[in-house]
Amino acid sequence: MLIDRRNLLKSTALLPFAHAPAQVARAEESAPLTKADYSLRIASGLVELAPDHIVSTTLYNGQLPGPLLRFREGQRVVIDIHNDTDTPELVHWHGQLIPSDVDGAAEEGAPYVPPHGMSRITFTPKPQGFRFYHTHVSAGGDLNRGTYTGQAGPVYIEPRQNPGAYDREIFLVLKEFAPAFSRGGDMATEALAGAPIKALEALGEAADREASDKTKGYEVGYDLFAINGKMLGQGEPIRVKQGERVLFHVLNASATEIRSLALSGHSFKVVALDGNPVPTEAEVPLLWLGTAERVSAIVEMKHPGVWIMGDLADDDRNRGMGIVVEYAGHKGKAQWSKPKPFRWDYSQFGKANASPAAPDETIEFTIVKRNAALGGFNQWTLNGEAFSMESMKPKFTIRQGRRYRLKFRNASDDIHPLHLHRHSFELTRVAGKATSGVIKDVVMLGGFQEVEFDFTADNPGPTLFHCHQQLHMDFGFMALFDYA
Ligand SMILES: [Cu+2]
Repeated sequence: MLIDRRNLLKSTALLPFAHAPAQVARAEESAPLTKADYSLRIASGLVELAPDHIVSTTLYNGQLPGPLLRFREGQRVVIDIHNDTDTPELVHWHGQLIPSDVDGAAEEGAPYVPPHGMSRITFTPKPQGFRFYHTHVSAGGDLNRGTYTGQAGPVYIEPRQNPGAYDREIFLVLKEFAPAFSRGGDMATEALAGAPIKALEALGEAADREASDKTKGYEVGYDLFAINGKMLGQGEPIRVKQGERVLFHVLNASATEIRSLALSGHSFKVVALDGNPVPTEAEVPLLWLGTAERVSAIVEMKHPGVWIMGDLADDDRNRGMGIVVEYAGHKGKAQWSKPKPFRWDYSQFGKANASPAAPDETIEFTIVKRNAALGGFNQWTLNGEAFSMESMKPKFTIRQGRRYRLKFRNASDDIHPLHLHRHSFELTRVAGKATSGVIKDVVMLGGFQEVEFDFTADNPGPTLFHCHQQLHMDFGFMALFDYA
């Protein structure tokens, strides 16, 4: 349900008279006078990543990450969103199964929060687990817009029953700062399991040959990195005791990057992906997270010392992407030891014998990069077509109750974090292998690889699919589904 700004102003205008009985009666005839459960204020502010690295960016409630919002599954919430900036904004409730008009994507018909205005939204949070909220505006070539800013915050939706069944939990929001354009970039090619497919490489090479511009298109790089708004070594360490089991909820809030995370001498037991419990709680030496992915993992503290939990890339870690873990009774300089290479394979968290339900229909997508085709920016096409932000035309019509299989073929060397709005999906094929039982809302698709996932059309309304890499979604990599 959406309460528009005009109605809201009407209802709050009645507030000063609320004491008088006649006025109360009149107020009841119009919009109900309720106080919002939560209030988010979008405004520019400063983040002290370190005493000598203070950045100015757009924030929620003046902080980074934005406040942790704890919802109860199935319990309606009312949220006021104030926009103190000069440009329209959108807050997207990532990973939730809610109506299109409050989901926060303009492509689905959600209204913008006007500059220096506000919107009141209300929805019933679901499903339980680790979600998040972030801006959904297009940034294009403006690195002060969209997810390049500090507009990201964690959401935890408590289950209806047995909330908080853990000893201790820590939320970690991974984020980069001081973005700048470069020609070409360094993709983490060692991240994912699976091998490149020859036919897709050939398709990619053909697209490169056709490109009129032979120089590489723009990519975005960053100068500064932080976990929970602090560069490695700044702020308080995570203080632990030997034998403690700590549940980490890790969010990659990057606009464009794939991240890794390791804790020297420790391993992660993955219990949930994108907030959804996994069938197999596999133990892994390190985590890989695509843009907008979440991993919930338990670390057993059994290797006393002072350690760095950080990114495998020395450059990124040395410029802030890490946090110190300090055992009780231990002091001194935090140590880093690089774990052995490990390729991320979603299927290890799936059901032991993979037997996904058969889909009613399969839709295939071939993803091609048109090198530097848009004024130096790469353009992305799905089945030969780039999404038009002007017409925002739905490309696929789906029918309620049907199970759809989406099959993606990546004819580029980039890793794409594919995201479907308002629906969860089940991975059915990754890195050339069948799988089942892993429920997600973002999945990384490796360079020149394929991935398949199924979703059930059970939440009517316009539904956006896109790559979560801001530079990809802004330059064509989107598709809109509509219900029949
Ligand atoms: Cu992408």
